[in-house]
Amino acid sequence: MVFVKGVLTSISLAIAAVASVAARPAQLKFEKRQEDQQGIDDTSDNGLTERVTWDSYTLKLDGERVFLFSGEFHYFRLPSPDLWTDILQKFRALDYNGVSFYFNWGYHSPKKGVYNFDGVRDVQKAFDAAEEADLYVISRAGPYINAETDCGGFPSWLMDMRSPARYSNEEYNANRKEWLTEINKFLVPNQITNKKGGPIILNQLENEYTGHDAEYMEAIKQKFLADGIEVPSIFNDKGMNNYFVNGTGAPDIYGFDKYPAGFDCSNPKKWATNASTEYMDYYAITNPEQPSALWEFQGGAFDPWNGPGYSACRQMVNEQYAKIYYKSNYGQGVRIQNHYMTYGGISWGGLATPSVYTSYDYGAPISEPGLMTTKAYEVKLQATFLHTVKPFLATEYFEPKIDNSDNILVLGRASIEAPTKFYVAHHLNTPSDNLDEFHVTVNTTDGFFNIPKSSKLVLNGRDAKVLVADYDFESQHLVYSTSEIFTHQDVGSYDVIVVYAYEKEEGEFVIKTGGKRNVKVETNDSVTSEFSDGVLQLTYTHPNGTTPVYISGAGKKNKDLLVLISGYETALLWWAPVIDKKKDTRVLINGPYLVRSAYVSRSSVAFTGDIDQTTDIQVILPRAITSITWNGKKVKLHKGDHSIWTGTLKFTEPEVKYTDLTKAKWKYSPGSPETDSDFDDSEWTTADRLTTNSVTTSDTLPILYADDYGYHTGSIWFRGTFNGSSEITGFNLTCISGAASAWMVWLNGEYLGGFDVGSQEFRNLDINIKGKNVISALLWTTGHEEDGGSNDAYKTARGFTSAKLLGLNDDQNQTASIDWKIQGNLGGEDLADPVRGAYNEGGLYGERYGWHLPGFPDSKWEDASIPEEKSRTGVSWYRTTFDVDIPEGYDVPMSLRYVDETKTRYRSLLFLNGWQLGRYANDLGPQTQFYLPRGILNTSGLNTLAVAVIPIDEAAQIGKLILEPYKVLQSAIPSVDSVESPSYQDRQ
Ligand code: IPT
Repeated sequence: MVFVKGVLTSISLAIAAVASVAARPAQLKFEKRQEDQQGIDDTSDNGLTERVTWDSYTLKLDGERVFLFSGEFHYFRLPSPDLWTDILQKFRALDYNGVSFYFNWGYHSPKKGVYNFDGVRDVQKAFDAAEEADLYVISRAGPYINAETDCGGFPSWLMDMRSPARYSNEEYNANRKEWLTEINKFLVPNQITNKKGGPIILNQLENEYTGHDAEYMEAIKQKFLADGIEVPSIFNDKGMNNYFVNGTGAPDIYGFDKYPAGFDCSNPKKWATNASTEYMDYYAITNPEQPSALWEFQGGAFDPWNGPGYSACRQMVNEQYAKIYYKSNYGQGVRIQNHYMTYGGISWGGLATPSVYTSYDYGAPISEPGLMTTKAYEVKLQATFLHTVKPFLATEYFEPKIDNSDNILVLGRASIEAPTKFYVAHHLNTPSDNLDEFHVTVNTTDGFFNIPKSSKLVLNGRDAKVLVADYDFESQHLVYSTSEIFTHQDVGSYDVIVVYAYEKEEGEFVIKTGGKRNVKVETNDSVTSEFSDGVLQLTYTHPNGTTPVYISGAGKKNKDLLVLISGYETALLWWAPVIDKKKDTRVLINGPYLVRSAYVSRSSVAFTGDIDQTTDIQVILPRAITSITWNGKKVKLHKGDHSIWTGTLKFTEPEVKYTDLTKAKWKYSPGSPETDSDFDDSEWTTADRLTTNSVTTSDTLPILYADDYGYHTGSIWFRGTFNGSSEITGFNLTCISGAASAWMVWLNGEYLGGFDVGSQEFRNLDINIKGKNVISALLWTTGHEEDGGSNDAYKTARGFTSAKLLGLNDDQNQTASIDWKIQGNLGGEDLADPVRGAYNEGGLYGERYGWHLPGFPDSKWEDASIPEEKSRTGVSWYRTTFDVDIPEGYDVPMSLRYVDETKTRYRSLLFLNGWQLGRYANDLGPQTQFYLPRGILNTSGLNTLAVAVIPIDEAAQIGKLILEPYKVLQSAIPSVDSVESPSYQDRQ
């Protein structure tokens, strides 16, 4: 880095004059506010704990104000507990200080009275991971959660309730109490209020409840209290509806959920809303005594079957979205913000509701395989700012004076605890791509200034900025900055501040110095400085990279200040991990893909993190620190000017090995003997129910709804037997199931067709008029509906609402009816595989007989290859084993990709070591690539892959399957233990 001595010119007299004249009113106003505050402590608590309190501005933890910057994470969407630690370390690295957990009742309870919290369901491990990562937890145990999950998180057995769910009635009360009793055993000991501490600071009641049954909400609240929940309760209103703000069932802290970009990712550039102050206006009326909370604020979007895919969602809810919508929240006074999702994960097995497919990537900041995105880095820029610049915590709104108000909206926030002012600027027309220049009049104790004074301040398209004025930081006094602040630190002999804006944008950074007549500015010639009357103005263009400006004698007691001016791309890769939580100190490092943590021991900082290439780093080290290590290895550092240390983290390409599946030996077996008319179904469940508690009306008896017979997930077989006669001309069937479901029908072994849900008539059939005829129907389900509207929609049936022989009159149809047998997963609610749980396997023959499990003896199966050489009718199963070898010290998240040209429609299930990690629909998509999480995937040895191919058309021919890494990282990923994966032999 080349430094030249800065040119000190005199600041314009006119501006200096304005400054001194105007100084007084602002100061007076601030003092007045201070007086108003005096003696009034309007902190509230819930009467149970003083560890978590609040006032109208923020939450307070042990009396300390915090911005709760939280992200949503679903442990049930990542079936590998050690990866929870990995992901939550990444939350911490992005400077989230909170994580919100939904707890999924159905995930833990396959049957009334049966609960499982072991293995991948061990929620204690999720709390431990959060605590280790120093994250506060918002617990959200429902009982209803929505979350694009099967039944919205209700267990499927609840579908057989007579009474409505989510209202107070004896039957539902008893059931939800059963769940809350079980989950509270984990929530209660993990609260911050415990002697030994714990991560939970807030506990949610229900979820977006719109059912208006206040007694029900109150009963949930009372149940949590009775079981020992002491932390404040919260409620997430589905919008600005005023539900449960006060009165019966109201929580301690009310807030609402908002998804301003919506969920249609097919038009990613389209953003609907206009910038406004609606949240602020609403909260000012609704609950002014509480901090403004967005318990779910859009962090991405889900994508439906046949949708445009998550890359489109990632584009729609991108880093520009994060800049504009999140900063607008801060400008409106929001000081609790939970991103839904921060990490989405996998809706593995039958976990999803029909509206979504296997991947729940969500276009979230951290992608499904755990990778960083630009939005993740943007979120970090914001989070670190929010945690660093304390006067931004408690602020009041004011309307600043700006020019260009036709195009730009600036929300002013004045700190109530310091004279500091904040100006949150964004386009009035939120999606505007225009380049607009503007000025703001800032009102400071140093005077009024119309800023910028001598450069340009712009919003170039989809951007938003939080500008800070009149801010005492470390030993310095900032008059204002038109660059945004990332963070600042006292590093001993000098202070450092990192500021940024898009490359090529101009910036102004003005400080009032410690009163000394002269300051010395060392920088390069892209920066000009003017100094007069103790005010130093830097004017510059944001570089590609970072421009350091070293100001000797800048602060109180003449403390030096290093200003690091970064262009946006470089700013994204600044990290400021906390090294001392009590003293609130951080260490600054630029360059790495991911910095997980930093610890100081003696004269060295130990960093852990991940890199994806050889990476040049810049480090600002506290005084007395002279060396660093990266993942335990010493890094050679070069000390440049002003203690900016530089070094290089060397990336060594690992030897990653994995089998080429296109050359692997596969075994094949046909897998739908149920279509044969002489298949023995005597052990199957007889359809004999004459009533149902479903919300779906049945036109036929017996009831043909799978759930009424205890079969709740995946594929369901129906076999109907009838005696032929010359009058019978055919039959009809009406199928009910979720979006993207499919059903196929055979008569006496002959394929009749494959369909979407709805009615079909079958005529011109080869009916045996003298004897027995067998209809076989296979229903491939995609989960149950949710219950977001509290109308029992989750009880919508999966099966057939009508099944009639044609050619008979009504009377004849009564007697000559069809005898039905039903078969779903082996054991129904008495799971054959409690380890993998209720959603892992359905009722395909191969699933019932353990063909998907490791160790299944497939040696007698036919040899085959994938891509398949033949088009095959009926269900086909393929098995192979493969090796993966990922060396220690690397994270190489792997996937399985279907590369397919097949034109006939088919569905496929993919089982890795017995775990159902993918549902593929070649006719719908969009998902072709399926994440194979480490822990399920053995990354140092053998794996078993089983793939079922379920043609919807008569026959299908599966294309290629390939193993593919998402990325190769030299990584400090924590060690990942293998998840218990029972084998075929274990099941016997
Ligand atoms: C909100 C739900 O609370 C949450 O569970 C999830 O389903 C989310 O939507 C969408 O991913 S409801 C919101 C759309 C008003």
